[in-house]
Amino acid sequence: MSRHRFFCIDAHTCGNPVRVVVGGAPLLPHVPMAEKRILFQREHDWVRRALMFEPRGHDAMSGSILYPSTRADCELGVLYIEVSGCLPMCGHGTIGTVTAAIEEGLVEPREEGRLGIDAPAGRIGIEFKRVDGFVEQVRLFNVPAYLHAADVAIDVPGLGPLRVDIAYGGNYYVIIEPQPGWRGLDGFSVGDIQRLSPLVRAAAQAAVAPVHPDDARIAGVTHVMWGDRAHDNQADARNVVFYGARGVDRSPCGTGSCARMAQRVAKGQLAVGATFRHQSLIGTVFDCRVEGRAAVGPHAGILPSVAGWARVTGYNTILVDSRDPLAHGFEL
Ligand code: PYC
Repeated sequence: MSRHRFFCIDAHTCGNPVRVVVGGAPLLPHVPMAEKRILFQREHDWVRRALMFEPRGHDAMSGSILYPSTRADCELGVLYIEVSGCLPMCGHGTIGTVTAAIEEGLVEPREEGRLGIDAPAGRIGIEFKRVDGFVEQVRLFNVPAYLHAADVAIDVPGLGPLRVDIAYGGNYYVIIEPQPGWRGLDGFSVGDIQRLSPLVRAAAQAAVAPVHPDDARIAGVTHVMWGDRAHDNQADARNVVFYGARGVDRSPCGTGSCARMAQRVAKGQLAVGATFRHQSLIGTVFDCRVEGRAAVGPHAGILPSVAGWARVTGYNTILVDSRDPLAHGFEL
């Protein structure tokens, strides 16, 4: 019999949860974060399931585990955990993790206002604003994003024929823009998102099956973005991202925003250097920017950045008791 204890800082980034595991996680060999991700998934995935799924988590739960960086140009290694698996990169997760780590003194930036994050997808540059000990904004400079496939024809029961784009922003997204088969977010319920997204994801994966040109361990359409126009002048566009079996992002989604910027630049709808304010289902906004151009294998891509805020909501000591028949969590 055993009782495993995890020390966590719970936070949210613009509404979406970030559970930062600061103690109790398995020790992993000092190998690059991309290898740690594979190792963790193979040998320790129960930790993710226990901390993300019910009864300790929920459908949209997301978080990170802190590790020492394996790169000289980074202060902190981050493994992203989520209901859908271990992500190569997570934008809202990075903003929440940086906020919690700085405010709680878990990382010492070499230079005030700047940090390097060693993520499975690559190095993420960070700029943060600290006021009276609290982090008011985090801007992350993401790995290159690109449009993998444009105007892909899929047929989805309940929606009919659709044209979708597949883009990478740290995860692979299928992006559905308003069109005759789908009119936009107004009148589209959370239940509709949860019912239709798995069908769209499966159809997009069957049509394209993307693999990252520089790292074959990053593959497959995992996230679904329902894109829409802005409601008002607070933002340039709105979106909702779906992940896992039933997860609906409450934030504007960091890696999704990068994927959508790459899609727009590739289609001539957004300029290099332009800002892009992306709004969530609950009205929160990420302040994004196309920082420059980049190549991803044979694809033209962009260097995107995303800025947002997070708040720490509590300290959480989580127990996983081996006598508990639901020790490793469950999903409805
Ligand atoms: O912010 O990158 C993100 C993200 C991925 C899944 C949910 N949020």
